[in-house]
Amino acid sequence: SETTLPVIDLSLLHQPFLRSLAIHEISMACKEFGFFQVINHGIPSSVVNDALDAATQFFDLPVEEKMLLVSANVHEPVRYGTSLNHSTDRVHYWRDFIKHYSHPLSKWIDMWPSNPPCYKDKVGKYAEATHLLHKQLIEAISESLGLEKNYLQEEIEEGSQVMAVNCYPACPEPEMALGMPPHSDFSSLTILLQSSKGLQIMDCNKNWVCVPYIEGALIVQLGDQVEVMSNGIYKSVIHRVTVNKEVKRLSFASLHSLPLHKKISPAPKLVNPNNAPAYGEFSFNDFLNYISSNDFIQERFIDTIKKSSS
Ligand code: AKG
Repeated sequence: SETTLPVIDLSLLHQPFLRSLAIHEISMACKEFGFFQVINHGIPSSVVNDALDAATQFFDLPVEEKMLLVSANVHEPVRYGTSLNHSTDRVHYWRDFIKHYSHPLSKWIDMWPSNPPCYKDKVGKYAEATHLLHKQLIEAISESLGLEKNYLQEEIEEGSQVMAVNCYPACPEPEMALGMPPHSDFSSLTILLQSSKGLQIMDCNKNWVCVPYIEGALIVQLGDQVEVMSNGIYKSVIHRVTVNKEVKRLSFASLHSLPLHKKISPAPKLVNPNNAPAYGEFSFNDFLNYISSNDFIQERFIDTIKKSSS
């Protein structure tokens, strides 16, 4: 499809006379797509490339070694797997992944893969950099909604960060497979790094739009926590992953959210007699409980907490 997707120069946020322009662009992108790419985001390319290098080495390890980290328990802070949940998925997706809690880093890093030996250092640096970037982005998004810049600051400082490192091997019959099925993320925001194209997002007319690969850019996706916080002014983006015959694709999806048990609800400032709260409250833990006992591909979690408009 020909739709042009938004690309925002984040260096504008640090320029007093241009910050409001960037905030305006962010607000337009969030309203139209729940999605944008960012350039000049401040994470050095060496940090990004080191993370991709560590991930490449990890997925190249012998399968027996990776299997030591396998778990089907979605509450496990570090787990390796294929598809979404290899043991329960009726349809398998063309994806291997390692997921690990990443903030606060010192609490979790000892549990991360110790092979390749560079993994903890390289991926740890990237995780810390994305944590800081998320803080700037959530401030800008709060501002774009007319909320205080630091509306969620404390929650975000102590918040959780799950890094999903994905590997989609080249696929002999790409039209028969998907890397990931359509879903939205539970997060406030997901910061996504991709090594090549493959991601598609659903636009407001329910058409799939391919996300171009832009060298040096990072992708920002709104998650369900921001949809709830904004009382539906912004929507989390539904996305899926296609695969291809030619190249193995890697991605790092850094899912930032409030602390595990902290409930998010519509911001009081965005609720008034004409705009009743459109969602019930939820925590990251509520989401985990939902996906461990439901087929979240059939019904999105966020749809289960929407209030009927009657
Ligand atoms: C996820 O890990 O939740 C994703 O949606 C990954 C997206 C991608 O690989 O582009």
